Amino acid sequence: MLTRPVAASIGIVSVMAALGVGQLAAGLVAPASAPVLAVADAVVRLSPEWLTEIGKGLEFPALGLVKGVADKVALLAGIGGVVLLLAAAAGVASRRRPLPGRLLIVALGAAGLAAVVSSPVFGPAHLVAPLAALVVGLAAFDALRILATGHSADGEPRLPARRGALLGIAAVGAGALATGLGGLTVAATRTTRPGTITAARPAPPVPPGADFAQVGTPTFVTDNRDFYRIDTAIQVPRISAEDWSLRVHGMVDTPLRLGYDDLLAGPLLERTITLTCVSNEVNGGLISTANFTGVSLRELLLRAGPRPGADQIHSTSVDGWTAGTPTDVVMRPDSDALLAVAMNGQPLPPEHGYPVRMVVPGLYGFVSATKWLTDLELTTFDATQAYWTRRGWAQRAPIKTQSRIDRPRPLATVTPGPNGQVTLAGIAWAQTRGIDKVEVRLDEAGAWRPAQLSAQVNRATWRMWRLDVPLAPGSHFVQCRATDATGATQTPQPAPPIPDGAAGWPGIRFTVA
Ligand SMILES: Nc1nc2c(c(=O)[nH]1)N[C@H]1C(S)=C(S)[C@@H](COP(=O)(O)O)O[C@H]1N2
Ligand SMILES: [Mo]
Repeated sequence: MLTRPVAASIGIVSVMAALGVGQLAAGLVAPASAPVLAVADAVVRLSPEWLTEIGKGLEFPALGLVKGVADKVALLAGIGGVVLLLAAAAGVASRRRPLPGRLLIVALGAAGLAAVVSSPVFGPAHLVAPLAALVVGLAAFDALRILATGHSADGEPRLPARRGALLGIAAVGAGALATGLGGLTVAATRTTRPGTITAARPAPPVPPGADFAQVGTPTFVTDNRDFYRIDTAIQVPRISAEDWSLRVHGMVDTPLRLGYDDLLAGPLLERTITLTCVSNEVNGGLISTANFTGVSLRELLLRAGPRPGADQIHSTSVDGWTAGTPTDVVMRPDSDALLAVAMNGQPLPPEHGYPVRMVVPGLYGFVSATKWLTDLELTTFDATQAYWTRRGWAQRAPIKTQSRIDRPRPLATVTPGPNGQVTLAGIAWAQTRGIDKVEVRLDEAGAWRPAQLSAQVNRATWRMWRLDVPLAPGSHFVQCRATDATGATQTPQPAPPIPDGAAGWPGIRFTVA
């Protein structure tokens, strides 16, 4: 009979070997089919709305894990932890006979197969990785038990070799790590091209004075690596520009199929656009700005010829996520909606949609900003609903007029400047109406004071505000509210993000020293 530590180790390294080989096979054949990642994707697909919302709100700043990333790391760590615990338990249960361990490996293999088969992007090639994992897992388990028990699988006695068993366990564990990391590396190198993409019609340069970054607002244009990220993709879809194509079909006169080079042939336009997530809380960080380069989505659709009544542009990404965009918003002559290939002059980073994504000024991302885009169907809102709308979010989601306080930070203690004044600063947005005014109120009493606004870049971007105020030492509460260019002022009525975006005035408590 095996000792507990040896039995548990055999269970663990056998399952690790299965997962490592699954990762490598997936990297070589079909990255989306890696068993652990496919199971995590399935958990995301099957999660109820309330659980998904908790996930989207998770962040672990101390570990450098921001919203949109922390949920994925937590899910993968959770799945990994559960699987390894089960593997250890099944290993111990197999001290005499191999049946419990074999059953667990088969059950995990079945879970991996079920996850890839039920995925919206399933293809026959996706069976390779989970099957390879299953076979290798069973083989490693039986081989290590033979080494450790000194009996062959059918009970024939062999020479007991404790040293051999330990070496075998170590070797299988190391092999598992090597194949797993190898698989991740292979998948990663399948994407992205270096270099820059230049637009024939560049965006006007951002004027000086467009932000108040020196007093605590974001810079006007967000670096690609700082741009907020939100998506349902546990693994960033890996697709090469060469393999990419876009179908434009449905209620159109002339269906189209385009390749990446067709898009690069342009004409390429560059536009400075602020993207916002509907899940952004009041005072939240799910908003960023970039110079996006791509072809006009309106021009492309005019070539296809949308039929009357096609009120929805239903877009699909390579991982099966969907968005429903109102056709009328994209078809406005000045819409500036893009099929974007670049962000701040560089090909889209993988996590922001490489090789091609949609960007529609004025709409929240969930109804417009499809990353890893592969299909555009002209249809109606009556005929079909997109991913988040099916889960209770709004069908039409124009961006609300909103503002945020960036300075002071909540509960900060601030020292007045040499002029005896305290600087307050933040941002406001109302794409594509534009911001005309931001007002600030202190301590919920007294007048709203107009803040100084940064230089306006265009109506599809955020605008920064700042105000210097004399304040007595002690505790204070600052609020702000924006007014857009239609004259509408941000509502004080608080609303949660679901179904169509958070609302209410941001307020921050702080202390003047
Ligand atoms: N394929 C795909 N595209 C997607 C999403 C997604 O989950 N999958 N999320 C959308 C949402 S909700 C937002 S807010 C934006 C965010 O884009 P970013 O991650 O580049 O900031 O992408 C949109 N595009
Ligand atoms: Mo979003």
